[in-house]
Amino acid sequence: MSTSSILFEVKNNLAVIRLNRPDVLNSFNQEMAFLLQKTLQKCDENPEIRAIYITGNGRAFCAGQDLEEVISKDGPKLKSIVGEHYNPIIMMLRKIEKPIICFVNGVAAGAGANIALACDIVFADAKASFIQAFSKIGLIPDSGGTYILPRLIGFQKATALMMLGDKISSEEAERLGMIYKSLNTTENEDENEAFATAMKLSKMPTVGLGLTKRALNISLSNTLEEQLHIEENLQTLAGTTYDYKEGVNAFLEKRKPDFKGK
Ligand code: T3D
Repeated sequence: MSTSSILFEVKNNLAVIRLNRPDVLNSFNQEMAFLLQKTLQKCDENPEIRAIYITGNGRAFCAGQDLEEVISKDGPKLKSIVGEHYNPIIMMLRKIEKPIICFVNGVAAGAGANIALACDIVFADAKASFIQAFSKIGLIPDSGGTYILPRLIGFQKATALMMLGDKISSEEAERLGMIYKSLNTTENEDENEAFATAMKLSKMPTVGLGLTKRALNISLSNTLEEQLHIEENLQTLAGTTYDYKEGVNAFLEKRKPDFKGK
């Protein structure tokens, strides 16, 4: 019986995506890359889905490219692996205007590390680790790593991690500002702060959160003046939502808001 390389379920308004090739540490083959793209597309298009949680099944988050696949004679070529597998995934993670929470449950190497870092809020288990493994096999960091990592931790640290390919712990990743939080977790997902945070975000004013993501994305290449203009426009848009009215009314009526993501 074949099992899917991507497990997908929707819990209330939260999409839960699990990379599922545990025998090879959830490394990406072509099928898994295309299936993740399709799953993210589904999350984008379904208005009931208001936040996305991504993690790995088994002891790893993801060991990057499946290296068996690249050496096979009929396997995909480097250009298409980067251009058709990983680049669309990274663009979707950044462009979907819903919060995307990643829980790095174990090792995250190569493209696996950079896919995690492209998510909006990254938690990692205290036993997890991050490796910019590319240099060890003569490649350059891809999957947005050369764009995102220096912006998270600075040019010098990013260069060293990318050139040396050192494994760093999740505590160190948190200390560097590479991830939001390192966590001690139990087997029970419902007790996991990463999952609870994703669930909480899925009940928040998610149109506003999506616009926040848009503003942050654009800020990376804007001047202050351009960015102030963007804030003015996006705030005007956020002010037209049901959730803005609900938030203000709930505050004034001293009750809990019931946000709808509209
Ligand atoms: O052409 C291109 O490559 C373009 C693509 C670029 C994007 C990239 O992601 S490049 C980077 C590719 N990834 C790596 O170089 C990481 C390779 N893996 C490792 O270095 C280690 O596995 C880890 C440090 C991630 C974990 O080490 P450890 O000791 O915990 O586990 P292990 O024993 O090495 O691995 C367990 C099994 O998973 C093992 O199989 P086995 O012996 O039990 O049958 C191992 O071969 C398999 N595995 C791990 N990573 C990969 C993999 N199989 C295929 N591809 C992998 N990337």
